[in-house]
Amino acid sequence: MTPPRAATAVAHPNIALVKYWGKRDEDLIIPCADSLSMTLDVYPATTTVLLKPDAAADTVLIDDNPAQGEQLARITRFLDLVRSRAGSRTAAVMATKNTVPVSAGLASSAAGFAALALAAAQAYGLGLDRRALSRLARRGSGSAARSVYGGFVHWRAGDSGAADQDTASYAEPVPDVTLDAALIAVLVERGPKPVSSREAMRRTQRTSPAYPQWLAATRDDVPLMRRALIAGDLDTVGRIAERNAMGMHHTMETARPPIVYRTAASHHVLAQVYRQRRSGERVWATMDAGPNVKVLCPAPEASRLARELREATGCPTLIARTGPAAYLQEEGDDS
Ligand code: 2P0
Repeated sequence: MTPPRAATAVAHPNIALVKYWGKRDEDLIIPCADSLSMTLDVYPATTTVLLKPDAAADTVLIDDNPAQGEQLARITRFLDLVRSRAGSRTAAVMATKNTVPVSAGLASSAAGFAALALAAAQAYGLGLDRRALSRLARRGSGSAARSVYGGFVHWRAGDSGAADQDTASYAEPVPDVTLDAALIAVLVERGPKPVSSREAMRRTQRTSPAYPQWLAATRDDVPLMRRALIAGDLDTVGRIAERNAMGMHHTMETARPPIVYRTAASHHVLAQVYRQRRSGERVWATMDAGPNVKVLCPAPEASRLARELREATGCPTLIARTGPAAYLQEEGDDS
């Protein structure tokens, strides 16, 4: 009998500077356009996959609680994909710990599926290189493809005419980035998420008259953002990131029915960022599928700018810098 195989992996969340919003293929999770992101150094997800040859079904524990419903189904589907590639029918126990406070609004699905992809690929013996791992993580959640890598990352949509769509869409690091930026997350009060990002994306794509224009602008933004990252040109990075994110929110808010993640508190924080910029500060806002505002700024000035944002808005802040690639944790390593 082969001994049960186990692996534990750690991955960090990422924040897109050019956003992923809309799929060309819902099953394979192929985006309509490329996106570019920064992996963060805060709130890693740690995921263990342990093969259980005697078990009839998977067990999924999220922060020590058994997963149910759609959450369980989504992870089981992902493990089925790994098993089909490994030629295995062995069930697993999957346990994940998120360190993201629920209120932080830093997408946990990117870190979670990147860690799960790495741990499951290792436990089932798939032997994937990083590119293949990013493609596997993509199948769990699109943005997870980017959390496979540290630093700045480019997720390629792939050619829509490619014979093998799955192989064509992968993430890879942006080499030789000289940008020295930090990200200040301004945590506004948080109610329940009005719509999941998956559904919001679908509805926007189908019904927003603003979507085609945003998509075309995003395709133009990608090479401009890449060049600015490599050149360390924070002003251009900030300008593109802000217009791309605000444009994305415009597409959601013009969907039918509209999807509104920006609250009055978000607008209050945005107004403060614009005020700071008018007074000469190098700060630019970005937002994801939630009410929090993330502020890109020069790394050496992050503490002062975060304090000023806290004082002006009354909201807690969190400073993040570039984080590492997903990695396997050795047995007995509690770091
Ligand atoms: C991003 N977001 O680029 C964009 C910007 C949110 C706003 O990727 O359906 O959870 O699992 O592929 O990855 C959130 O979408 O969606 C996301 P699925 P995912 O970061």
